[in-house]
Amino acid sequence: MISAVSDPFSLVANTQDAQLKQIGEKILNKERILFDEGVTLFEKGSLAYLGALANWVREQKHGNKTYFNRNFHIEPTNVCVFSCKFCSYSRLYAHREEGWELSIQQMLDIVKSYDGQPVTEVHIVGGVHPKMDLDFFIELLRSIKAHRPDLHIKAFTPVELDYMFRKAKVSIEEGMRLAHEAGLDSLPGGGAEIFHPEIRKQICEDKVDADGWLHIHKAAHQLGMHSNATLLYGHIEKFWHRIDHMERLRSLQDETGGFNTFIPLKFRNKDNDMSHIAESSVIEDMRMYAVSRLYMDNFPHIKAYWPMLGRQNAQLTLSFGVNDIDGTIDDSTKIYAMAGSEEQTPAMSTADLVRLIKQVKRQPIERGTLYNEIRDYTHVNVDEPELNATL
Ligand code: V47
Ligand code: SF4
Repeated sequence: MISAVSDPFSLVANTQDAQLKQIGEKILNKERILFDEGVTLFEKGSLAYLGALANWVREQKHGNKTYFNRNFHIEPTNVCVFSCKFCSYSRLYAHREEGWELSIQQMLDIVKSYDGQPVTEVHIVGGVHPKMDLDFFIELLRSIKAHRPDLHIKAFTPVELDYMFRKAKVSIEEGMRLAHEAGLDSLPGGGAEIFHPEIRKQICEDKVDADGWLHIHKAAHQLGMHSNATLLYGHIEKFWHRIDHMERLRSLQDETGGFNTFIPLKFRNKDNDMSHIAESSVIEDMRMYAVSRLYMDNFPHIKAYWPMLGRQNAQLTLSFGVNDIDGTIDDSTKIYAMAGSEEQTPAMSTADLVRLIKQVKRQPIERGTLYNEIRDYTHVNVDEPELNATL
């Protein structure tokens, strides 16, 4: 096995801190760590200690396999009735002349522009526009499926869904059933931010709360759909708020088993109402990924979203518990560019992603949204000119 960090067994055996030693022993015995132990890892665990443990767990579960997919995003609108303080992307409904609003035909044209290309997933997420209601999105889902039935539609956060269902006066269960029947295949992880009301009321007071978010994902899981979950870190939250967030997700996962992937999202501070808050350091980012791997023991996958972290830091996460780096994206999302990411035009070819993963001695595997393995690139030379042109 490849490891950029130290042997966890000797690190744990030699650690002087009794609490950290006990937690380390539990992890190496494959026992679940508890709330306070999660907080202790954040408070006292060095980068080396957390990294060695998280890398060990990652390699136990996935070896060197590192997943990516071929996807593109559609952002129907950046007009939004909500006013999350960290958001650099939305234009308030009152200032909608500064925003964009795509028609169903325009979104279908985006899908059609990928005809003949081997993309497997479209990720649809945007602001909450009062005129884009449940009927509008059901028609969108049906039109995409009618055009390209095999394209996996991963779409809408509970923020968007909650608003649509309320306006349509349907229950969450009924709304999810209608969306699923129209072609919605799975839910992305957005809108979760930090669940605890102490923080939520300061950064995104007016949108769906923790219980509403979890209820919608549970309803999706009960219909047999899978979903992801995010956590927005590195702003005003304390370590225990992060663990509280992870605990709520871990409990729902115990109940339904419907989550695929946990995605920590680093707060970026450009052009938003929280711009005065400094961004977290790379060391804090890696510690966050490592604790996520250690705490979220029932989530199979931990993802680093490269358009937000940048390519080199995404590479580094592969030694800190991460086994997925999302997809090709094709410069089709604006959320992170507008929030200050160094990735201003996020697009990577399959060859770029494969090279990035191989550079750090991991095994690149193209996956579908539900982690079905499409192609193992371990022995594929993506620099071979004829092949490279097709990737
Ligand atoms: O919920 C908004 C975040 C999320 C900022 O499921 C910000 O595969 C940092 O959830 N700094 C939406 N983050 C994106 C999302 C996502 C992305 C990639 C893959 C998947 C998946 C899901 O973006 C929002 C919010 O937490 N966000 N503004 C900001 N300034
Ligand atoms: Fe609207 Fe989403 Fe931005 Fe919040 S994060 S203001 S819900 S677009």
